[in-house]
Amino acid sequence: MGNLVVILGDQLSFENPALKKVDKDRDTILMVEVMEEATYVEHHPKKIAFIFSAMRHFAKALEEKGFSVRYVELEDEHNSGSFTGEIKRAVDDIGSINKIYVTYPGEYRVLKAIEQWEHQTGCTTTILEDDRFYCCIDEFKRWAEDRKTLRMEFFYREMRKKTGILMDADNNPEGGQWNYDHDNRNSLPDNIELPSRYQARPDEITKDVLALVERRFGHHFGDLEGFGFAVTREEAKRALDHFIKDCLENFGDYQDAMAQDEPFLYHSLLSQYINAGLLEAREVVEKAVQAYDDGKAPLNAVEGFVRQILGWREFIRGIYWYHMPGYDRENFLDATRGLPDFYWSGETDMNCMRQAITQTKENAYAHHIQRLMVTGNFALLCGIDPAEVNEWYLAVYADAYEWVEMPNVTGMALFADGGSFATKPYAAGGSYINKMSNYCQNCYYSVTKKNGERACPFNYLYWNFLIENQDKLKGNQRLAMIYSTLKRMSDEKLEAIERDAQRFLSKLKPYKDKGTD
Ligand code: FAD
Ligand code: DLZ
Ligand code: SF4
Repeated sequence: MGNLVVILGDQLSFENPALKKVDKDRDTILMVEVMEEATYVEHHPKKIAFIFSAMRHFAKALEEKGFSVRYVELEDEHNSGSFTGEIKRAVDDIGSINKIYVTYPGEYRVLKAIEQWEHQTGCTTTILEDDRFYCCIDEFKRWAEDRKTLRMEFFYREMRKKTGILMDADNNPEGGQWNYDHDNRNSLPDNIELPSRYQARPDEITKDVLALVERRFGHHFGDLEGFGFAVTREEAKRALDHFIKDCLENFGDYQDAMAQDEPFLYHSLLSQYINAGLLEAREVVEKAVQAYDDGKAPLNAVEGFVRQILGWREFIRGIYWYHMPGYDRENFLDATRGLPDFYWSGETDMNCMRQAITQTKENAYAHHIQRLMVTGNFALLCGIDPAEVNEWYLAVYADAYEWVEMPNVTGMALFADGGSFATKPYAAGGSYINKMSNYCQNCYYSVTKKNGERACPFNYLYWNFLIENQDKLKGNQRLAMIYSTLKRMSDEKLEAIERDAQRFLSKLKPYKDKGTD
């Protein structure tokens, strides 16, 4: 009797703990392309193509190493369409399965399904810890349980101390400071030459997948043309080397910048590879630290980058599992408005929103500040239902899995958890976007106008948000100054804000017929 070792589409690593359980002579590895995963939200076609192609390449690499792989393609005749259906079918077909092994999934929904496998198949099912992370779920829980407030900065310091990363010989932070965030807020100078970005060339496997995705998911939001994602570990390592060599040096300075028609700037574009298992978070961090040790990148860049992975990424995952189940129903601000239709088309006069959404449509990517301070900020200011916002973010980004998407949306962008880790809502008017980008120069609206037809909507929506949510927010110490400014506003000014906001909000068309055109 052999075992069945299941590898999910975001666990494509040779370090996957489930793989270490495999006896090559007896056991079968199962990988499945299933409709349920491809459609539980309408994923961007590039995201589906990335996952299917990376899965097919990984299965091939496993076979080349002598593993026995049962790979079920989406259009295989007997494909039942779900993880559980395919586990049952594999157990029945193979006929002599003893145990099932799988590594901890990235979504609560999938965990609940896996917990049924034993009952459904009669095979003992073991869920193994996902050791791709620096901090395991229980360790985070222990850290969180002792605290009234959960702050990424304190967690990050613990992780630095625990790992010794960017720590000097006396166990002090390298350079004397924990955090160089204040050096990472420059806007992009005019005429700066940005590096061209690594693009992989689709091989025959990827071309087959692209044709499949076009046929079956071509109606989902997002472009398939220009697919150039890495789909193997070798290609992902090339993307990492390219980032370290050509981008890391400037990563820190322009981390928060945005620029017209420039979707990538100096960002790493590595999240989808780390999340899917093609790269290990540890190797990415080690390469960045090595560049600092070799004098090839400054401390503000390397610390800023390490903080994103060793700090934010680990913290966000801890938050997800700490708060699940139930985190998906959080709606502290009682936001109920439907997601506006232009989130699914990019057709809006607001240039910043148009840029972020059309780039998302083209690339299944937008960088952090676009996600947080443009599309996220707009959804926050307009009071969009968190469930609809979460669905959008989960669908449109190639790096999106619920463990990482949901805390970023619910907790960071929307303050829908009432501030379980954000000290205040990331709400901002147009002047923030204008400071960090050149978007406003190309906009129908005027960022300097506060009220009226052509005034930047972010300006009056910002104040309207503070007015509408004052019962819930005015006690927040970090908003005390802004609420005292609001208190001093004339009735005339307040009326103009509310009038403009109501006019603007009443024209928003919620998206109702998603995917049916
Ligand atoms: P870089 O800017 O180069 O950053 C380096 C790495 O740090 C990333 O590759 C990523 O692994 C990590 N990182 C940075 N910030 C975060 C963060 N807040 N949470 C977790 N990891 C982080 N990231 C996802 O991986 N999947 C998501 O679904 C996702 N949804 C988001 C939704 C919103 C509303 C916001 C505000 C952020 C979201 N992020 C998400 C975090 C972040 O925006 C992306 O990780 C980043 O933009 C990916 O691009 P990059 O690889 O070029 O990142
Ligand atoms: C996102 C995704 C998609 C689109 N398709 C598949 C698939 O067909 N097979 C698979 O194993 N995984 C897929 N995934 C990733 C899963 O949704 C992911 O493993 C879960 O979200 C759990 O983290
Ligand atoms: Fe965005 Fe307002 Fe600037 Fe237009 S003016 S780009 S809507 S911030």
